[in-house]
Amino acid sequence: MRIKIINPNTTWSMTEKIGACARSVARPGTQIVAVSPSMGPASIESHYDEALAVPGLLQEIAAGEREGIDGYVIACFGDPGLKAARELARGPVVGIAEAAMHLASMVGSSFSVVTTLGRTVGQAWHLAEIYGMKRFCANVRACEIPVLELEAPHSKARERIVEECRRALEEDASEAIVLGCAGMTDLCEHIGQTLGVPVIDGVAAGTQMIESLVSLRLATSKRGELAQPLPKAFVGLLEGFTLSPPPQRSA
Ligand code: 5HY
Repeated sequence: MRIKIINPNTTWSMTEKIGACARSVARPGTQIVAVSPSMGPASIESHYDEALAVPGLLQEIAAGEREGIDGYVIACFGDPGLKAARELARGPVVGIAEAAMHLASMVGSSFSVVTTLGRTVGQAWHLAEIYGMKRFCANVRACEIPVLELEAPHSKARERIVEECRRALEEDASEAIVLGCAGMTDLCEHIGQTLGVPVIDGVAAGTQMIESLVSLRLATSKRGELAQPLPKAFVGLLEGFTLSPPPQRSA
């Protein structure tokens, strides 16, 4: 099977790291295609960034549909454009926040999310609410680390994230940690070994969740809300997103 992992920001070093982590957990027969869109923000740290990341993300989904991709992972903790992506895709699509929170709820009675900037904490709480995970989510914490600092060589980001995770276990009485940024994917094993609790990385969780869904032949339902978008003209910068009517079946 072929899974497309989309890092919706345009920082390719993070995309390569995400792809490497996805490949490290994927089954032997799974091909991982890791991409960033050709347009969009270098990192996603606000609603503005997130909104402007979605067009490029959807371009990658549309390309995947032409390429015969079996399933998709949206590798950004805000799960941007998730439902729009599900409308476009035939196969399953998961966001790393949704995947990570669900797996965390299966290995502990509570988890804390440890993410980057404080201004994104509200979005993580919002996702926990809409995913029905609020009862498991003890807290959402920010390390006040800009996303791209995770890519900076010699940064102290790893130490600061470990310390915030340690505080989460002590102060939130959490039993597991959810890493609140795709850029933390390479820290998961180290943090788990250091703290001795389950640490869930959404990139790994999403990759194996898509493998399971595809193996079970569970594609996105096209009955109702997630059916293909309606044919429509788009103008200006978005002209390329125009959707033509499906080919008429010959009588
Ligand atoms: C992410 N931003 O996973 C989110 C993390 C965040 O560029 N990739 C980003 O802080 O929401």
